[in-house]
Amino acid sequence: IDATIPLKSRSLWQKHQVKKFENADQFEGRFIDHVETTLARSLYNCDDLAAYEATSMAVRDNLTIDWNKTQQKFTTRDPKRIYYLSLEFLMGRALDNALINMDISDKNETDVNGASGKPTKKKEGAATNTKEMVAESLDELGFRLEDVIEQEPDAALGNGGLGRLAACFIDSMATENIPAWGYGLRYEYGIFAQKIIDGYQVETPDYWLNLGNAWEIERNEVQFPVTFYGYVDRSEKNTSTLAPSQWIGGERVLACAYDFPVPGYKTSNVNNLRLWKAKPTTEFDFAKFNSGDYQNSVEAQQRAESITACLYPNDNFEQGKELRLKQQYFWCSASLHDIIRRYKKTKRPWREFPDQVAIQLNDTHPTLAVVELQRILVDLEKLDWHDAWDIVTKTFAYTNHTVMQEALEKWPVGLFGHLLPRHLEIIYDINWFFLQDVAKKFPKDVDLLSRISIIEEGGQERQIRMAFLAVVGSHKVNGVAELHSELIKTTIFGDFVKFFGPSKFTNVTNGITPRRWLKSANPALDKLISETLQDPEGNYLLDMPALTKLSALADDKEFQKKWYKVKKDNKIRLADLIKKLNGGVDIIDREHIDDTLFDMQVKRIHEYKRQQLNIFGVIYRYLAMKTMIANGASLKEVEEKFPRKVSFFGGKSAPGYYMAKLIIKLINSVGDVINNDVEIGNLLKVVFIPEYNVSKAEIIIPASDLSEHISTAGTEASGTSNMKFAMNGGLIIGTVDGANVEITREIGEDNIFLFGNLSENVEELRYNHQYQETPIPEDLDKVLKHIEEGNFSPENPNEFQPIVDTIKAHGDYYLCSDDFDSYIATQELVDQVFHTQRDEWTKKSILSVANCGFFSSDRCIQEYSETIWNVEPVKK
Ligand code: GPV
Repeated sequence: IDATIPLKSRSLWQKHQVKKFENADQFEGRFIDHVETTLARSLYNCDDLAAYEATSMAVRDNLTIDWNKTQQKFTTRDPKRIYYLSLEFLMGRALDNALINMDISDKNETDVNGASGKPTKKKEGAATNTKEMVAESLDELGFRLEDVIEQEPDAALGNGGLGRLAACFIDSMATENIPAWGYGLRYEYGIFAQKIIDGYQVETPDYWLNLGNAWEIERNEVQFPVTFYGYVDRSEKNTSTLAPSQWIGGERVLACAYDFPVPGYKTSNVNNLRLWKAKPTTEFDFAKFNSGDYQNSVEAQQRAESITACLYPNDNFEQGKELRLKQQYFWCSASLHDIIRRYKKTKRPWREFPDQVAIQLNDTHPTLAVVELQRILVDLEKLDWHDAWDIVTKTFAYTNHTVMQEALEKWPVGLFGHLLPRHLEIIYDINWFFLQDVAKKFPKDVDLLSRISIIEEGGQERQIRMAFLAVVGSHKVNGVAELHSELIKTTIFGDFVKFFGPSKFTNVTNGITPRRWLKSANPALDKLISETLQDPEGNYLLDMPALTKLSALADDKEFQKKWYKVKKDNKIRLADLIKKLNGGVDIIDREHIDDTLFDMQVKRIHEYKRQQLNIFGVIYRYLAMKTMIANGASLKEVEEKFPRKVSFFGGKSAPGYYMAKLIIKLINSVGDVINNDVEIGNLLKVVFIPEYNVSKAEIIIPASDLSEHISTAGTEASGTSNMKFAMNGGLIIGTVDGANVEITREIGEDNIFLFGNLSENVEELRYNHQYQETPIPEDLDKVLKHIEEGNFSPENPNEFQPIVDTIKAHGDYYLCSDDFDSYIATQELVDQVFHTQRDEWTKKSILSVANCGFFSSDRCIQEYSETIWNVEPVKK
């Protein structure tokens, strides 16, 4: 490698080479060093927050050393690289994850100089791993690791499943030793913080960088200018849009890189997550300046920063705002220039680019990268159009995450062409060649051309269909669960299957990282598993199918007891959190916690996810209990029919999503009534947990007995919280949708509670609702009437009418009426097993964990590597 330091100086550099802390004493030294110099504090004013910052920086120093070695190794070895482009990375907290992942007890030598990768040195009788070592050190220094960890704000740069998937994937790519970088945006404001005020969601800004960020490295030396607006020079000689063209830009901003180390489990490879921040250029508007308008000239520059100010808070929905398109181009352009700069250092010819670079598009948000690469190759590198397009399509692959129309990105050509005039020309040309090929293959099918065109005509304005562009610009397209991957082939991409053939379309079922979602979130379960498997080093976390060994113990009474104890302690841990959130007042009856079923639905609030169906079920249960009491039943009799249960809800609604917000209010209003009904006592409670996020999920999920994944069949592409619950021994009630199908296959149909209509019947059911009045099942009708009577909104009896109307008057698009009876019957079955066959329940719980190995995101990364990226791990 080229080095800037002359040979004669190198020994001096080596002498002072910074070393990782490898034992408690060294960690303590680093900690105090950071407290006293970096933070300019001392033992007299070091609080938990300062302790968190010093710990994080000491840990980050270790990661940085490995990061440098890893990147140096990759530069020397020049392997194929993977770039994962995602507008969202829902990372959560970093410290605990880093402590777990940097456990250096592996033998993986990554040091190009041949030195490091040694096991952690232990004091006599001291901790066996890095996390325990740091915990003990912090204790000696006067702190508790749990409290220190709690200081960290979540990095919440995502909305929900899509962003969390990206976070799990970069964890697994590091763990699997894939030379991979993530690229995204460094939003100043992550997903809003949710307050619940009088039962309503209120959004407050999440200024997560308020206290600085110990995990990021600001790379002032990595900056790229990004251009917007302007025009394309089409004077005289420059008439062909296929030839190198000149885009005379208007606005220019700078993209500045911020790097976040991504450690893998039991490997000293550290990958990188590079997030871009928009800054003003140092250029100056002289016209304004000379006319004495200094203030306005500076203000215009300032506006550059607004590009990366804020994450768009929509999940499964696209608004089509110009600033969003600006974000997308800003990010794609900076990332591609960075990727190309790295590639050019290898001095390879352009045609080898797809052998060395694979770019994965996380949904259509980064589809502009396809166009930008084509532009760079044609306009700047002067490649022939078709040679360039060949390189482009071999480089990109696209992951689709939804079939729902309102979530598919479309841009009006007017807005698009104003912001990116040259890119619009390129899209037209891509479409032109594509449609020619289609016409050649299917000469008689005239309708096909308008259906398959990247440009949608016929509406008020022409629109660019980004999903179509992503399909045309990629060599592989994948869905995220088997059912979903089949569905996209027959619905939104049906015509493309006809044209490209089926082999372009493939499936990679989603997964989750077991390091965060098992070991970190559920240390007690991790401990029980590693003891049982006689795996003190936690190697099973790299080989989750090894968990099947637990199956042999599913009937073992002693083991069941230990298993249940873990669950119970996690339920108590959640009860503590709920109490804290409720101002120190307990809602959960701790005395009966063993007999109380913890039923949860935590995820974004969306009509298709059907939290409304869940709350209707709760109301049904409440009314039935009340009827029994009114008819003279004793509490004991009521409990026999309707055993103790707490229904937990959690999740954010998009700020502009009226119906979802009303569902939140309904849940809270129902909770107010039920939780204060003295007749019902502690038999039924409804808890809405505000501000559901990654760090709360880590407490909530391990405490679940049952969780709900009850989307209308065919709407949830995969779901990933279903996997998290299963991995923590929670049972599932769910529809035959998304990854529920494969979860059933893996853990066995006896161990999951499925109900409801199948996706193949959805279209017909919806059609029926349109042409005849929706028949409401009797039990649901009682529930809806009770809502309509204003029982949950006495001050404003009509408040929830819009929810009732979607079902009764507007065609019940999400089929609550069709699935209600089957849902209630299945809940009754749940009650029965939980309350009368507890051993059976525990057995199902053990079998869920034993058979969820398939859902490790390591398996996903292996599949992507083999079937889409054609890349191999680089370990040594
Ligand atoms: I499109 N998903 C999401 O979180 N946000 C989006 O904007 C879109 C999809 C989700 C799907 O809804 C889940 O079913 C899926 O598990 C997840 O993406 C990851 O693939």
